[in-house]
Amino acid sequence: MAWFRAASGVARIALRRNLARGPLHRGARAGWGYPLQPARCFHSTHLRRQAPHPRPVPLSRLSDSFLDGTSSVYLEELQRAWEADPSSVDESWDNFFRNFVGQAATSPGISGQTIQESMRLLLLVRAYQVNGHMKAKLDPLGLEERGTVDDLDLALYGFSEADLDREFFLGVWKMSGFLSENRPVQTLRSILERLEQAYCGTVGYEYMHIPDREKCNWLRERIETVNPREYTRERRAVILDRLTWSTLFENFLATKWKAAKRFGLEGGETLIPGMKEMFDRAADLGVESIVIGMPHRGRLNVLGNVVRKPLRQIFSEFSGGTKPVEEGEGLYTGTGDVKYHLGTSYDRPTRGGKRIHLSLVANPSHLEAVDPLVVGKTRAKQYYSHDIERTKNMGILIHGDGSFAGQGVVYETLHLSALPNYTTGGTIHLVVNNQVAFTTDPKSGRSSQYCTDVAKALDAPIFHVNGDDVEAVVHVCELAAEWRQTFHSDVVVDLVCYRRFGHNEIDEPSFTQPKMYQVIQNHPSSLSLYQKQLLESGQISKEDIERTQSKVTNILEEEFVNSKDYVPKRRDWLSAYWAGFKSPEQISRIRNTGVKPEILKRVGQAITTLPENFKPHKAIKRIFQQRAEMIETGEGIDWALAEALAFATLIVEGNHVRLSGQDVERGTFSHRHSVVHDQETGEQYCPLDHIIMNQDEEMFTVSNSSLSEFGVLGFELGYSMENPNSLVLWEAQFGDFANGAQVIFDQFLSSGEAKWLRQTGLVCLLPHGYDGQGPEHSSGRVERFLQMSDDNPYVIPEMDPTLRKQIQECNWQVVNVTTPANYFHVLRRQLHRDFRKPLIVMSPKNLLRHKDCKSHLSEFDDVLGHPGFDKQGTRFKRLIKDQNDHREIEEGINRLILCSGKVYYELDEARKKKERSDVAICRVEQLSPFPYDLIQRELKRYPNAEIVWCQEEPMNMGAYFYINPRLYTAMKALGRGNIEDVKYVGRAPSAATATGFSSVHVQEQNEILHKAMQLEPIKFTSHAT
Ligand SMILES: Cc1ncc(C[n+]2csc(CCOP(=O)(O)OP(=O)(O)O)c2C)c(N)n1
Ligand SMILES: [Mg+2]
Repeated sequence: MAWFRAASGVARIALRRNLARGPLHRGARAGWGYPLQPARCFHSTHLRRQAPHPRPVPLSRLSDSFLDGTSSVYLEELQRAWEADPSSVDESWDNFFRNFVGQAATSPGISGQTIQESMRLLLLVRAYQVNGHMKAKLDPLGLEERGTVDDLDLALYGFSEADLDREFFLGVWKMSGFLSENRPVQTLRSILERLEQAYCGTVGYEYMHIPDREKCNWLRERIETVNPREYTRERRAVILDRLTWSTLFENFLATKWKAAKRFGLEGGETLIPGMKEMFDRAADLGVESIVIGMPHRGRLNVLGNVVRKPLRQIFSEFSGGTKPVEEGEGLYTGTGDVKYHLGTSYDRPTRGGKRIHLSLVANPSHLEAVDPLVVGKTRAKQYYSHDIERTKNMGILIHGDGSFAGQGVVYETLHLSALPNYTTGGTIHLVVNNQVAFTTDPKSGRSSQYCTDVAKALDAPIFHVNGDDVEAVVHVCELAAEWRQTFHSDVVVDLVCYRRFGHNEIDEPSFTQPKMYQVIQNHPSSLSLYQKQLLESGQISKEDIERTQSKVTNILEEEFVNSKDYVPKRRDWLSAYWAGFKSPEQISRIRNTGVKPEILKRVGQAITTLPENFKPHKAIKRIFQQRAEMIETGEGIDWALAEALAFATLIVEGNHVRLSGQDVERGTFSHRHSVVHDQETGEQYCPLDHIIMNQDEEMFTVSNSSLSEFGVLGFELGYSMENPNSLVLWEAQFGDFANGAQVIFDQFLSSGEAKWLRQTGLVCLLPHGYDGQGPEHSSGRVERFLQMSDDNPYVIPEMDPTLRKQIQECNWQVVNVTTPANYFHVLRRQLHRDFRKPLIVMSPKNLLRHKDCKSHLSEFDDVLGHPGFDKQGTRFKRLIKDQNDHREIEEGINRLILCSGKVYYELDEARKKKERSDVAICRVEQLSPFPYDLIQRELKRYPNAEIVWCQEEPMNMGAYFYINPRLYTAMKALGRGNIEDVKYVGRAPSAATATGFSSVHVQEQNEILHKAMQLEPIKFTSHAT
C-alpha cells in the first residue's frame, strides 16, 4: 500500500529530524506527553532513596562521540561540583548523577553503557510509545502492507543483535507504565519484549499526540503494565456467548432472507461483544443512559443483540412488517422507512446487575448525518436529568471507515465536543473499519494513514484493534468506557475488520476487490477462531460450544415463528416526556398565546434591568434604557425585545429555552444583546437568566456556536427531540448559509416525523431580506423550504377553527413575520399546542430597527378589546389584513397585493407616496401551510381587485411557485379567475439570488414598487427588470 508507505516515510523523516535536534527542541505538544525539562523527567525524593548508592565514575571514561571536548569537560566539572555538594547543581543533574553514575558503576552488566546508549534507549522506548501501532498486527486478513517500521529498528538507535542480552540502565521515571516499574536495569531483550507486547500486538495505541501528561500516564499505566488477556473462564464464556449471538444472528438472516439487503456485519461480528462489554463497563462506572447513532452496517444486529429490540419485531419488520395498530386512536404510521434506519429505545440489564437505557436514533442513508443529533440529544438528557458531571448519560457513535474519514460533519461534530454549551463529557466513537467503502479502497478514499486521523485534532486517544481478536476488542472497548468516564472527553476505537460479502448481500465484491476476497473466502470467522482458541487452551469444552450454539439457534427460530403473528401495539414515537402529545390524527386544541399584562410587565422589567454595579458599554446602556421605557410605556416594542419577552414568558411557564448559532449572543445585526459585557471587568450578564427565583443556570441558554451549520443545527435538532417542553432555536448568521446544513433540513427536519414518527418543535431563524447586501446575504432561499412543504397545492383542507388539523398534518411551518408582536406569538405558539412541528422563520434584518416595525405591549397580552385580541383571543396572525380598516366588502379596491416579509413596509410607503388608496396590501405571515381560510376572507373582501403576488426575490426563487397554485386553488373555490389571474411582481428569473451592485439593487427595488403601484393592470408574465 503505497499510501501507507509514503505516510510512514514522512513520519520517519520527522522523527529523525527530532532526534537530531534533541528533545529540548520539541514543544510540549509535540508528542512527548510530559514536560520536557530534564529536571522533571527524573524521579526525585521517593525513588531517589531506592537508587543504588552512587559511586564516583569520571565521566570522561564514558567517552562518546557526542561528548566533544567541551561538553565532557563541562560534565566533569559538573560531576566534581556535585560530588562536593549535590545541591550545588541543578536538580536534574543531581538526579542524573545519583542514578546513572551510581548504577553504571555498580552493575557489571552495564559497565560498558554509554550516556548516548542510555539516551538512545529512552528514545527507543518513546518510539514504541509513539509509533508502536505502526507495527501492530491490526489487519485480520494480513493484507496490509505496512513494511518495517524504521523507527522501531534497533540499528537506528545504534544497537544490534549482539546487544540483546546486555543489561541497560533505564532509570526510574516520573511517568506511569513501563518505565515506572522500578526495574531500572533490564536486558535489551526484555525491554523489547515488553514494548512489542504492549504496542505491537493486536492493539495499536495512538495517544502520544495528547499533550496532557496525566492522560498519557493514565493510558501508559493501562497499556504497558496491564495484561489484557487475563480474563476468567466465566468472563470468556460470556464473551463467547455474545460473539455466538452476533454471528448466528447474521447467519440466520442470511438463510431466511437470501435476497434481502441487510448490510450485514459479517467480518466485523466482534463489534457486538465489544459494544456490550463497553456498555457493561460504562454502567459499572455510573452510566445510566446511552444514546447511539449508527449507519447501516450491522444495525439490525445492534438492534437485536445490543439494544434488545424484540427479535420477533425485527423479523416482522424485515419481512415487510405490518403497520402499527392503535386501539381507539388513528393510525399514525407516516411514510415509514427502510428497516435499517429505524430508531428505538429499550432498557437492558448489564452483566454487573444494573439496568441501562439505550436509545438508537433513527437516521437517514446520509452517512454520519446523525452524529450531531446524537450528541445534542445526549446533552439534552444531561440537562433534564441534572447530570452535571455528565457521567450518567453518554453518546456513542458507530462509523464506517470510509464515512468517518470522508464526511465533514464528523469533524464538525468532533469540534463541538469540548465547547461549554455543547459538551457531553465525551462521545465514544467506534469505527467498523472493514477496509473498504462500497467498492472504494482506502488509498482512494482518504489521504491519511488511518481512517481515524481526524480525531487526533481533538486529542482523543485512538485504539486500533484487530477485529479477529475478540478479547482485544473487548479490552479496548472497556478501556474506551473507562477513559470517557475518567476524562470526560472523546475516544475512538478503530475496529479493523473486513466485509465478508459485498457492500450489501446482493453485491459481487470480487469485481473490484478480487485479491481481498480470495483471502476472505478462506478466512475463518472470528467466532471459529475464538472457539478454537478456547478449546485449545482447555477453557471451554466442545459440548459448551455446541450448547451455546443450539441455544441461540433455537431462540432465533422461535422468534422467527412468533414474528409471523407479531402486531406492533406500542406507539413507538412516544418517549417518556412526550406522553399526552398528539399525533396528526388526533385533533389538538388551539391555544391562545397572549400573556397576562402583569406578567409581561414583571418579566419585562427583569429583562431590561442590569445589575447596579455593572458597567455596560454606553451604547448598550442606552439600548437597555430604551427597552425599559418600552416596557414602561408599552410603546414601540422592537424585534429584540419581543423575542426576549417570548423567551421570558416561556421560562416563567416552566419551559427550557435554548438558542444557539453563530454570534447569537449579541446577534449578527447587533440587536439582541442577550449577554452584556462589563466594560471594565469583562464580566458577563444575561438578563434572561434572572426571570424566576433560583433559576437554573441552563434553563435559558444562549450560546455562540462553532462556525458550523451542519454540526450545530444537527446538535440542536437532537436536543429538541428529547423533551417537548423546550423552545430550541438555531439561528443562521444569514439564511443563505443554512444550506451548509441542507442534509439536516432535507433528511431530518422536513421529513423526520413522516419517516420515523419523531416530532420536534425546533425553530430555525434565517435572516434574509433584499437590502443590497449581495447574493449571499439577501435571499435565505425560502423556496427550498416551501418546496419541501407537503401541503397539497390543489386541495383546501378542513379550515374550520374547531376541526382544523392543517398544521398538525403538514410537515413543518414556514413563516415570514412582519411585526414584533407576531414574532412573539409564533414563538410561543410552538409550545402552546399538544404537538410539535418544526418552524422555519425567515427572520428580518432591517426590520430589526425599522421605525414602523414596532408593536404595542397590548398586542402581547390576553386582554379582550386589545389590538391583538380577535375572535378567538390573542394569537399568532397567519395573515395580517390591510391596515386601512377596510369593511367586510370593499368594492372600490382595484388591486390586492399579497406579500410576505419586509417588502410590505416598502409597498406601504410606495402606496402612500402614490396615493393609491384603491390598493390593499395583505401580509401572508405564514406561508406554509397556506392560510386558505384567511386568504379567501380577503379575496371576498375585495371582489373587484386584481390579485398580485409581490416578492423581492427573482421569479424562480422566493415564495412565488409555492403561492401560485395555492392562491389559484383558493380563488377557484370562490369561482374567481384562473391561474393567469395570479399576477407576479418581483425580480426577473436569475441564477444568482441577488445582485452585488448596490445601484442595481436600488433600481430593481424601485421597479418592483413602481410596478406594484402602476395604474394599468399588471400582465401575468411580466416582471421587473
Ligand atoms: C453521505 C453519503 N454519501 C454516499 C452514500 C452512499 N454510500 C452508502 S454506503 C457507502 C460506503 C460506506 O463505506 P464505509 O463508511 O466504509 O461503511 P461500510 O459500508 O464499509 O460499512 C456509500 C458511499 C451515503 N449513504 N451517504
Ligand atoms: Mg467500510
